[in-house]
Amino acid sequence: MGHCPRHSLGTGSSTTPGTVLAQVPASSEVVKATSREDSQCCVDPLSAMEQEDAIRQELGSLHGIPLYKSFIEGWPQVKAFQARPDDLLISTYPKSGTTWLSEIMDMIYHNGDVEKCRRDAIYNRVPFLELKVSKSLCGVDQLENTPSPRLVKTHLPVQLLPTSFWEKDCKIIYMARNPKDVVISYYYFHQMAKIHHDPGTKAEFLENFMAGKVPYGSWYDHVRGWWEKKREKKILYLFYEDMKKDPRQEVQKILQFLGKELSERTVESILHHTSFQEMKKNPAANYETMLPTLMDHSISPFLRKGISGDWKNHFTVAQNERFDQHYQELMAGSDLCFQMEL
Ligand code: PPS
Repeated sequence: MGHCPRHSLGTGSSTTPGTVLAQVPASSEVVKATSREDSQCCVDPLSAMEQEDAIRQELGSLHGIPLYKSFIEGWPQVKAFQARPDDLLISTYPKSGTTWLSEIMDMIYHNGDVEKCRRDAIYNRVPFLELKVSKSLCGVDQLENTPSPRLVKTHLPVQLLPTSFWEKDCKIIYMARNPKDVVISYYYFHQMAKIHHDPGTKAEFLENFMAGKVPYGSWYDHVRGWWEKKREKKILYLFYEDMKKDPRQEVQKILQFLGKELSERTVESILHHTSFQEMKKNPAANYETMLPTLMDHSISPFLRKGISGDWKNHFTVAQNERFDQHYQELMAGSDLCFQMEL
């Protein structure tokens, strides 16, 4: 794997299969409707017809990138989005640790004040830029009503990022995760997040993932595109696996990137609050406040396993060999490397 010894391809065998896709954050109207002190309410923000339109969507193509049709309908507004110089963009390919990083960033922005970070659900504290499902679920509208400094979430590939983020020289943190864990996480997400079409069998989903025929397209292009961009722009490129291994070190990297200092005690509190176990039981972080017609946590919880190497419980030996070969082909010539297991 290139000359990056910490990132090596793992080997593994396995047995099981899986399924599901995306999440649906809420607009500012929904924020108001759903904000309760404990963030545990589950208010219905969409009409029955809107819900019907939101679920099991066909994928369209946005400049060659497969994407939910409702997101494509909202694209003109996203393209024209006006970033502010103090916006911080959290960019990821889906299922790469977006919510984890978002919670860490909100905690940093609030100097480790846990109560402040329970003020609302994570999808409202860190609005999802390109989200568009009906009139009331619109990331751009939500962001326009969010006071600065804003944290903004996106899964857009680098070439589709609205130009104002570059013009305003916004800080960007990209987080990448190894593709084997991403595809498994994405499969279960397709099953529980009803915006997605039925992912089929795990084997079928794996093929579609490798071919880039999933929402947001090719994982390979996504991680490589953002990796290349960091040569010329202010981008902190992080890895999920590093965050698992040494979260303290990664939080320090973020603080340095932000030019911010926090006491050891505050960092400790951030690490505790953003651990998988804490986030899983925190209704403001675990997506359980999402409308049940949009996300069914009984099929698979949003915070599912939160580990590196779970793919070994799912890939067959043959699938793993094929995946490794395909990976080598698509990542050839890049100095970007991944740890497939810890
Ligand atoms: S999304 O829908 O694309 O925004 O999903 P995203 O948040 O990027 O990824 C979800 C996966 O991240 C795991 N997760 C965590 N892992 C470790 N620690 C913490 N604190 C944490 N929070 C979220 C989550 O469990 C999903 O991974 P899987 O492998 O499915 O468990």
